[in-house]
Amino acid sequence: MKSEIHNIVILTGAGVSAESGIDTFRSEGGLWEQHRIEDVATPEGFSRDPDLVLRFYDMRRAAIQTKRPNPAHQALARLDAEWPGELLIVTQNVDDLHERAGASRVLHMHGEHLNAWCIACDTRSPWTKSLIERPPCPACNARALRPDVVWFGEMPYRMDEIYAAMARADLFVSIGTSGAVYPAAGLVRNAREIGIQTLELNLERSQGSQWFHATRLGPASEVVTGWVEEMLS
Ligand code: BV8
Repeated sequence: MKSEIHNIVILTGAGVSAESGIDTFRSEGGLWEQHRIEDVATPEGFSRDPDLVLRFYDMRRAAIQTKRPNPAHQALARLDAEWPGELLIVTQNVDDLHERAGASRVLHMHGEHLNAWCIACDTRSPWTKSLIERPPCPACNARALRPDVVWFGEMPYRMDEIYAAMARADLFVSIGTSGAVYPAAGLVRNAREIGIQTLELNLERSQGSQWFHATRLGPASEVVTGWVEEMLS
């Protein structure tokens, strides 16, 4: 399968950051069990109780800054650096562990914890502190900053770039995602429609497993490292 592969699109989800100690959403005790999605990850929830939402994201923004990339992030960063063809890591994750492992061709389709988005002037600014105190926007001074994260019902970022990369790809690899949320979960079907090889690397079977030519089960630190070594050998 390897010989005719030039361009790769990789989709990652919370499972790639699990071994770094970042909670996933749907495992027991995961993030969504502690909060109702509708209350903390929708615009309606934000307008209903902004403090609850700002605290939820302040806690996660602080938490990710105490975590480190794991071998799966490092393997993907190595592939990014050494793969001769096109490669795009489309991540659903809002942590920065792909970048901190050294990857550069990363696209955050659901936004980033370490950015704040000003509702008043639409500017996105790097942000590592909390938002609960309603700090002023660095660009316009308005106290109108929200997490730069795509909530349910909001359009994911840069979908046109993602579909364009898929159209040029020979291989689509999904890593550490439950395949529960669209349009991310639909990418494997786009891949199958245009005849791309598809591979899933995940701890357990996902909601999309039946759409993949192959699924390799195991922790990302093992299955991703093994797959990258295979691709670069
Ligand atoms: C949109 C950012 C359109 C926030 C997130 C009915 C049918 C189809 C679609 C819909 C529908 N009703 C509503 C929709 C649309 C909705 C949706 O899909 N809902 C679902 C619930 C049905 N989608 C949206 O609203 C999206 N927008 O559709 O816009 C539109 C059109 C026009 C105009 C306007 C809009 C926006 C969705 C984005 C929501 N934001 N995150 C935040 O992070 O706080 S979603 C969040 O959950 C993640 O970003 C991710 O996308 C999603 C799934 O999470 P995963 O990453 O997969 O994590 P999960 O815990 O679920 O799974 C972890 C996996 O890892 C597991 O499989 C586990 O086995 C594995 N794992 C665990 N440990 C390891 C491991 N694997 C390897 N190694 C390990 N160690």
